[in-house]
Amino acid sequence: RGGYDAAAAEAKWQRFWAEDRTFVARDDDPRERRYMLDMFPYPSGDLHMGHAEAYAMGDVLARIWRMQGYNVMHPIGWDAFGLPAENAAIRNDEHPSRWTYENIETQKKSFKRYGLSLDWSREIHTCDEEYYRWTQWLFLQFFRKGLAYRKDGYVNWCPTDQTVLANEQVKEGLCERCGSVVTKRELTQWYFRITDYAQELLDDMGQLEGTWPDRVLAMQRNWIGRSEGAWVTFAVEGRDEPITVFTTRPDTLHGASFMVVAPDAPLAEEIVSDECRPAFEEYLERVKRTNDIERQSTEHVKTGVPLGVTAVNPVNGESIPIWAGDYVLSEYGSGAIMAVPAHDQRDLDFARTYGLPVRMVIDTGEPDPAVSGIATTGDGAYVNSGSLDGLSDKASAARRIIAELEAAGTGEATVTYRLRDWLLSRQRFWGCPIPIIRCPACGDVPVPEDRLPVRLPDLRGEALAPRGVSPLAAATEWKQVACPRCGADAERDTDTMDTFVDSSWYFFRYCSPQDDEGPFDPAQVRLWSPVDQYVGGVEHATMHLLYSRFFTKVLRDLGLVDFDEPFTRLLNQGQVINEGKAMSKSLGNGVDLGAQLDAYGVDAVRLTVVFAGPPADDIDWADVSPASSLRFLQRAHRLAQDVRAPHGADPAAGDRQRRRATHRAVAEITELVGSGRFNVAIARIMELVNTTRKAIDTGPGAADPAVREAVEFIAQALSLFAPYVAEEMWELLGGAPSIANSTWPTADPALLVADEVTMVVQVQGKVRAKLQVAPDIAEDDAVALALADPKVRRALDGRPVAKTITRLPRMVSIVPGR
Ligand code: ANZ
Ligand code: ZN
Repeated sequence: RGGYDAAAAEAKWQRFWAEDRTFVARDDDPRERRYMLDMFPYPSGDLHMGHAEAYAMGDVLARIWRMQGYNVMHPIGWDAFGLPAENAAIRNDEHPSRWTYENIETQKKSFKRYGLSLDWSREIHTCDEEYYRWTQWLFLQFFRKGLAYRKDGYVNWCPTDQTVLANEQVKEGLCERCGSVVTKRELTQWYFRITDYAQELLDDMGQLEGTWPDRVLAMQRNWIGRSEGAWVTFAVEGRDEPITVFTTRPDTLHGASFMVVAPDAPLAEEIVSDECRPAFEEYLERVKRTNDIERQSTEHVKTGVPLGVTAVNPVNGESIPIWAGDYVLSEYGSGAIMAVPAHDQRDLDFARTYGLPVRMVIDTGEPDPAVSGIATTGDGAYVNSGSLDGLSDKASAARRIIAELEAAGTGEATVTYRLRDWLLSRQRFWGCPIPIIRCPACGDVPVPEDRLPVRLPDLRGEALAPRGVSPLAAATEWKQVACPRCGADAERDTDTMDTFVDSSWYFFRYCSPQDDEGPFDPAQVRLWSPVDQYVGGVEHATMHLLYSRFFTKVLRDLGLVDFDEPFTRLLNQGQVINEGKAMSKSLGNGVDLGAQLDAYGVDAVRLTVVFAGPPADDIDWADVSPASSLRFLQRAHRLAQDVRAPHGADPAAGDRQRRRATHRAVAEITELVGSGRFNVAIARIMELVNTTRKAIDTGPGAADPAVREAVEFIAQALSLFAPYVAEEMWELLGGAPSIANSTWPTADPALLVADEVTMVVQVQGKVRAKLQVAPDIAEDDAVALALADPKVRRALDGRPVAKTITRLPRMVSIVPGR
């Protein structure tokens, strides 16, 4: 008799699942619902190792939930607009849709081969008219609420992609997509008013605490950047309009010895004196060539020029000079600051470069900053500070000065946020057209809803080449339309939307993917949402995940959904690396998923990625062995071939020790999977496979009903990670296909009472973990369990294992290599 034939099993069960519609979620299924969501893929060509890991993780939960009796929705679709398709279209002189749909076909085949429990009946493509029609409709709802608006200003510009970028798409000064240095351009662009939701986006993170990774919450908090402080207004000599600054340290106001305005803020140009103007303009040109990140870095030498005007400090009437300086950003606060060099290092560096006065107003006992060059930021006694003199802590000093400013009408307490509005216009073709018509008489007029979608014109090849304006601008016939309001000659907006708009609502579309009356059916969304578990990469922390949260809140305020947060739980899978480094073409350390699947089969690869470590950890492909995963699966498969006990035999009549082992495994694996410790769950399955083999060979034998019970559970547990071999085993055992429809067992409490011993795990002679194990645990299992323990992993800290010494079942001792 043959062993497990992976290729044959893959073909057989793919066909079965498709015909049986095993994973199609039904809206009329009355059981409790669960929504498992994977971040939908970009159709870049084919499935790669990164996908292999993320999707394997999500599938574990979708599959156990299904066996636990939930009505599970696990949908999939394609984030199908975007630049790579457009660039390919230019190269190949064709339409971007060709490349897009062809890649989708290829990738879809790989997804199906990968054996994921996906509901293909809900598949969506964001580039389909039926989808982008509703992206446009949503844009118009935002527009009507004043949440989409146009403004001009300096925007991030990628010189390579020839399009603007949102702040979120600029990573350390570089284009998130192509790595070019981002420059600035003055353009009129569409924005979403995400800043209206800044506080709520912060507050509602309370609902996500504990169920989202701390790291993502911290990144969002930091990105939103709430600062408490005050507005303070300074009169400008010879000008009616005062300058308002934002400060987090109003308590240091008496120490403000000059002001600095962002050179690229309109204010600088307005106030600069005639005498200083030529030098200022030359300086401004220079600043425009650097980016915000360089400007803010502490290493960057701060530069500036005097503007030849003075301001009046509202608390002491002192006249102080106003400078333009590149360390002040035009987009934050008011684009102008009061400089307190004694207590702010940036201001001190600037003061020392240009010989500006430094006055200490808090005596912390440290050396005078004017002399030491080190600004002091701690608490101390207030000096030279009028009514604050004698106070000794920031909070009371701030309170007092804010009260004074408020009484005098020269300032007030306030909160600012670092978050900027979301710039959504893009000067590229392959995206969702902005459904606005610009009329000389009526201004920006929405395309009437019954005329949506505004379809993309048929442009291809050279017509899509980047020119700094949208290719749509050259589609004259498409662009010229009658104003929907007054009938006059008008023009369409020729920009397309950031593709992050498409992905901010796709998870609602899955709930009623064919809906043609709205973006989604609110009744279905109410039944399926919010998403119970979302799985995807941490690279989306401040983009997609923030945008989707914002969209959800707006949709709630539009009355379309009735919850605040779209994703109840979030899992960020780690990355697959090789030889300790990210895989890359230049390093030549890439691992081709297709080749791995051909060599070892889907099940072995899936089992390998999940077994490699906790889901959030990186996987180093140099450290794993799909070959040994395959051998393990063969061993498991042989158990099913060996079972002789008849189908339906009463396990209670079987060997009690075997039953205890099985039921203990049921209890533990259920718990481990539920709490996301998938790798440990696999170690437990391995243990059960080995003890069951022993029971067949040297124990109660293959005809014992307790052995059948064990093997049935092994098949079910394996189906979470290795679905094909599990289906084969289930069939051998005489179960009704598919195993996905079988019922996950519950452990019998009577069989759980202690039949365990404590096994101590040492690393380098130090006890790192104590585990409960079966008294007859095998050596391999004991070592695998020990190595899967998080505390042991931490103690090993990535070092390889040089040697293991076991005294079973009491002790495993690990000696790490260098
Ligand atoms: C005076 C002062 C004294 C400040 C002091 C700090 C320390 P966060 O915490 O990030 O909100 N600031 C305000 N607007 C700015 C801009 N557009 N570009 C660069 N810097 C700006 O920082 C707020 C502080 O950053 C503000 O408080 C202001 O300097 C500066 F001992 O005002 B502070
Ligand atoms: Zn008009």
